[in-house]
Amino acid sequence: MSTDRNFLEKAASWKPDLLKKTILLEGEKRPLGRGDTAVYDFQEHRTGYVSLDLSYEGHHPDAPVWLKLQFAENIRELSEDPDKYHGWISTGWIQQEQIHVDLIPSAVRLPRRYAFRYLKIEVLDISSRFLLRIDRVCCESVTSADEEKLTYPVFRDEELRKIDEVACKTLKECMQDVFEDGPKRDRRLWLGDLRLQALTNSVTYRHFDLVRRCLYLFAGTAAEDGKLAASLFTEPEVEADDSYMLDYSLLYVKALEDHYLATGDEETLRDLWPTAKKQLELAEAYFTEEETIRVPNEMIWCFIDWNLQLDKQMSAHGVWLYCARAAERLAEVLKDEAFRSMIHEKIGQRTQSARQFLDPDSGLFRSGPDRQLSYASQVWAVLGEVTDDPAIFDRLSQYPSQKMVSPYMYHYYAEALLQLGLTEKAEEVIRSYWGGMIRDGADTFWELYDPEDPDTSPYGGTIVNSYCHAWSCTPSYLLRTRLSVNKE
Ligand code: RAM
Repeated sequence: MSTDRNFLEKAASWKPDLLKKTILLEGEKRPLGRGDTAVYDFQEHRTGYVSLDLSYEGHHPDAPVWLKLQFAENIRELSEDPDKYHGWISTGWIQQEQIHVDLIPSAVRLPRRYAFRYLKIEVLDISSRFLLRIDRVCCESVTSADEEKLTYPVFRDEELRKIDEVACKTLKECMQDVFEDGPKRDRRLWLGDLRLQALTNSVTYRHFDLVRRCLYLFAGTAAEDGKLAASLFTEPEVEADDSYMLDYSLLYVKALEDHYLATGDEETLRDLWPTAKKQLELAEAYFTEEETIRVPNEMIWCFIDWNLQLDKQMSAHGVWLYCARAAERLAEVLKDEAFRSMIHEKIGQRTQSARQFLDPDSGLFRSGPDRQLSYASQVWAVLGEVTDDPAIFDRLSQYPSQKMVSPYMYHYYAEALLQLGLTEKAEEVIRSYWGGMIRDGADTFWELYDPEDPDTSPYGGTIVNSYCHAWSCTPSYLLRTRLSVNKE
């Protein structure tokens, strides 16, 4: 990894102070013996540090108390058994602890930060000579989002207002030292997620220093060849992950344009323009002589969505066009004429070459060697401006096709509908998809949601799914910019 000290110093100067709030719950009245449990509902999602005030009844404590603690964002996590999870990501993400408390009475502060609404405490063992009393359970929640910055637009009805509220809350919980993807998992800065968080932030908490910080962190940790990692770590020191995903690296360009449009911040634009251009230059390696994307033999070369069956060739081509068009606009702002005319020409060629994916019989875009049909391919054909056919999704619904499984992909679907002028349909999608999560119990939006399959998870088990995932916060952006009644 190479690091650009200058960029990282700037990023460090924008490291936010976290705002803290203490929430206290009265403990379980009934004293607890071996095998007893108590469940605490913190009423809404919390990201923070937990402490317990413990005392006892009976004889002076003569043995340690052995407790099991389970934290859950979604109540279903309390009934899931970690031993039954055999998926491919670490069970270390499961928020469960066993602790021994030697001294009672005492205040126990747990060292980790948790993301949760529910806390279940079970007494695994205790001496028969005394009972445990939980006098208070306390959470010190942390965020870098300032509620005071939030405006409250007028929405057409309560359902949309509620969706906006849950979306803002989702983003707030993920706004920490950086824009985390999810405070339960991966607690990390991901590039594709950042693009959507920053967009929503621009019309909600407006914490632009946090956006700048994250854009500079990526630029400051670019690899030797200029590639931006798909995600990065900030602790114990800033370091890029070794993953690279074509679409995420290209979306850096779009994120930079979004930031410039929201703030007019030319200094950031000038600083980061070479990094943004570099991502397009590196993407050239993915193009064939026919000017379409060549699919490498790797599983996650490009993200698009968490549907593991998805063929991503057409989508990647569309993402390239979407981001290259942003680069052309930025080059115009910066009067980078050589780049502008070069990218302009390529955009022309590749808008044309994308038509190779178009199947004349169905009028739909097919991807890959098996000519796969999917929502993702049509969405990115629209966003890449290869088509502006408003009937495309109606036609798609007449065929079996690969569906969307994450709010990340649904965001781009909603954007595509709006681009086609299908405002009512976009609103309907927000009501049915994000509204559906609320009807299924969400108080923050989830990483994954397939209304037809509550057990959906690309990780081999829902116990490691994240239920407060910032890439699902975009209804606030979509509603506030296009669908609310008043903007203030
Ligand atoms: C998940 C992360 C993140 C996403 C990547 C591709 O592991 O939580 O949200 O960007 O996948």
